[in-house]
Amino acid sequence: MGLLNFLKNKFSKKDKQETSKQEENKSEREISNLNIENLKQEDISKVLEQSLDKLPKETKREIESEDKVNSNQEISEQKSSLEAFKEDEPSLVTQTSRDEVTRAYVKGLKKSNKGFMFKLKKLTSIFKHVDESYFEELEQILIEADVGVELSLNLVDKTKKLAKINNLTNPTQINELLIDEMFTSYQKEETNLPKDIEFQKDRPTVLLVVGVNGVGKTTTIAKLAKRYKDQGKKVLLVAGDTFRAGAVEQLTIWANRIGVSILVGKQGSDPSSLCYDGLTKAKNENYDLVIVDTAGRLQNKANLMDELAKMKRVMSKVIPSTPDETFLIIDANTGQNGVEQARVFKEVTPISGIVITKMDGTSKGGIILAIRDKLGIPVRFIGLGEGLDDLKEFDLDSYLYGLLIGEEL
Ligand SMILES: Nc1nc2c(ncn2[C@@H]2O[C@H](COP(=O)(O)OP(=O)(O)OP(=O)(O)O)[C@@H](O)[C@H]2O)c(=O)[nH]1
Ligand SMILES: [Mg+2]
Repeated sequence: MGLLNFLKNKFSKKDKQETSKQEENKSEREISNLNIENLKQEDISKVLEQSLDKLPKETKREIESEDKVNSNQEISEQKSSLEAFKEDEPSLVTQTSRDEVTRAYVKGLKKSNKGFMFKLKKLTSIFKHVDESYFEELEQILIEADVGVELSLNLVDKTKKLAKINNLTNPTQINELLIDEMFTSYQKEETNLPKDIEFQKDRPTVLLVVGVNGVGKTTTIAKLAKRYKDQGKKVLLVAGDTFRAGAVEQLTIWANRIGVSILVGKQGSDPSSLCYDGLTKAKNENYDLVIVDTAGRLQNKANLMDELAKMKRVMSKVIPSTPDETFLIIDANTGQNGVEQARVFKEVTPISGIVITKMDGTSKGGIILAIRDKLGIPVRFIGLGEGLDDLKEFDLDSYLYGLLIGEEL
């Protein structure tokens, strides 16, 4: 089974499970267990009414306007309606529910899905059989989706070889081969990539957030703070961007809105001494999580890197082996430049995870594959919108579903 079928299967099955969990009401089970032949008139009317309540509004209105319930001679008609409802049930269930996370991915990756899949489909309508120029077009589509030149060439090369071995010349089948290769290229040998933060049991866990200016560091910190506060964690924010005017106020507004503590210093003060105070406070007051914001822009790269190195030294003095996690934030719109940014940061500090932001605003969703290929650092979270709940744990299947299938189901 190809990846596309696997994803369709997986998510539609999940939808059905979700729905049956949510709608554990008796009437639904009653409907599917009914012995229709033995039903009385009032039973049929009751069950049909319950069934109508589950239908989409439009359909319900149409059926109600026909007003067929309540006449003896129509019992047989109603019995067949009920049979039809029983047969239709699975599709109704699929239609009415969609797992919240998958929906967020589908929404956030809408532009990428439209761009990428539209181009692939268009290609299949132009070419009846694949030839060399078909593969060139495939390369171009991948590069435009920001998968990166090298990886794009690689993927198409492998697809070409597989097509030859399996004697495939049909464009749709070739596209499916390519998609399977995209999946394999992300998975590589590791299967259990970390996603969520692992909390320390006997001391605060410390997360340092870095990235160039404007990529979404502060907003991501707010989203993470909300996520862990909702999980019952005691969260402290440290407003370590003392460089940019307004940065402290921005984080303070978020902290107040979410209802978590924040430690701030004066603009221009030393962020390392703020880190010292922050981690000391967290240790003394039993915080679960400290998230440290940093400046994205300093006078020059050397300054920025020196400052980060100093912050890290100070942190480990207060709580040994911290920071536990260093997340690099990358704006999906920056494309291959984001990969370059990661290289620069990696020189100064080990990066334990990448957060891709603003995925909703770009059609270049392929960046995630490029990052994986070039950097080998796992993408831990993905920003799929501006709302506080729009940051999701990165999930490869949901990502590929959003990118490759989208709203098709
Ligand atoms: N649409 C969308 N917008 C986002 C997302 N994440 C962040 N933003 C927006 O990006 C803009 C910049 O975000 P900030 O969090 O201020 O970025 P920063 O990295 O802290 O910026 P500096 O402090 O200047 O270095 C804001 O307008 C955010 O609302 C996302 O996932 N989707
Ligand atoms: Mg900021």
